[in-house]
Amino acid sequence: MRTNVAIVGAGPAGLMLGRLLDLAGVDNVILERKSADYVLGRIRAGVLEQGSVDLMERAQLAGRLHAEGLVHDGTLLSFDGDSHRIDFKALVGRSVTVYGQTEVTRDLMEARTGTTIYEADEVQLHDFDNSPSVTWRKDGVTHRLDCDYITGCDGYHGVSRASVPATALTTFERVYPFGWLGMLVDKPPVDHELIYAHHERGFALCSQRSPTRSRYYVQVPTSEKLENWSDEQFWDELRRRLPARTAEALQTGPALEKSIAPLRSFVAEPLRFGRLFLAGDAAHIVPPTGAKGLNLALSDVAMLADALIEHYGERSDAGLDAYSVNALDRIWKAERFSWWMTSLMHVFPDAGAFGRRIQRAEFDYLTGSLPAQQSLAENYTGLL
Ligand code: RFL
Ligand code: PHB
Repeated sequence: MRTNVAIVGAGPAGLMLGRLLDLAGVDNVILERKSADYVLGRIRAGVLEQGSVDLMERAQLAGRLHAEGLVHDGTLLSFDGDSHRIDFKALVGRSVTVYGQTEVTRDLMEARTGTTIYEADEVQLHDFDNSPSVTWRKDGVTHRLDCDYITGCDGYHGVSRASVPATALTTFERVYPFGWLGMLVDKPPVDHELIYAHHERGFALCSQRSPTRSRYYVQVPTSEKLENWSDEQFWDELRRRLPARTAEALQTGPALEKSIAPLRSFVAEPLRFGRLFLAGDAAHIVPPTGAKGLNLALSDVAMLADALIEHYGERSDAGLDAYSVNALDRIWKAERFSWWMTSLMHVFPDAGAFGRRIQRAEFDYLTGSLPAQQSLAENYTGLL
């Protein structure tokens, strides 16, 4: 088998790259370790920047997004019960759209015209310095795909980054001593916008997927076990951390899904190794506090798709040569914002009384300063 671009991973990054290449007539094959149902069953991100909405339009897949997505012009921040609304629209003239990663993935999967091989085991990358190929096993048979380029869109635990010699790669990492326990529930959201709450017991987030489906999170220690949290315990803890009026309005119910995600910041540099490119979570991780992970993955592959289309169309490698530097510039800015928002909103076990006062001062500065709010709004809705 032969193709132009082998794409490893059918998450939002791999599927969007495949879609953009299909629309431009660049042949590609996607290899995914899991089944399509498994990929669709993962509950993850919920907030799209305008740039991601624009990209769905470019992919000719924005119909359902515009019909079902919820446009949010602001968000509520609360600190020990004191609340302040950040008015994105008034501050920077932009909004975000609540539309689940599951829905983005479904739209991309349904539109896929190129080949996708699900349940591809033991994917291996070969000779990406010269004449790249990818092998995998399926139904007991080994298959091989020769290609011009390999794109590693296989997430943080994927094989692509792991295939790069350690000496060629520099990594930067911060592991936080906590994670998010998340719960999905078929109840209307507690508020029409998202609520990010700092409380002395830990961070909490009220998010949503639709007018009838909500997504809530509470900060838990990294060591926490899912089985220690009944639905009732989750609701009790969430209520404690929210402003009183919000806690009273909360509609609770049985969990449709419940999981714990560890929080980390991570960047690998560079993003190109000969004919291998990394994109999305394969290259970087942000803590979810700034809602940046999916958006970054989509902006990486938009850049990479443009570069590949330019290569096949105009026979210019300028975009491919610039990809790593240009994508990393954007990635580090999103890393900074996600780290900052995580630092402000969470309880750090070793921060001490001084650290807590600094967080409070940061919150008071933010709520009293239009430029500070403008900076938050500019970053949250997506740097242009
Ligand atoms: P994905 O989605 O992890 O997809 C990678 C795919 O590669 C496959 N794979 C392999 N395939 C073949 N061979 C192998 N050896 C393979 N190894 C792995 C995997 O099965 C998978 O299908 O990476 P991608 O495409 O880069 O997308 C990144 C996003 O999924 C991620 O950044 C976001 O979900 C992060 N995130 C959020 N991002 C936002 O922009 N806004 C949010 O509101 C937001 N909230 C979140 C989040 C992530 C969370 N968790 C669970 C970490 C909330 C949470 C709780
Ligand atoms: C979500 O809805 O899952 C979500 C929303 C905002 C975040 C993180 C996650 O910052």
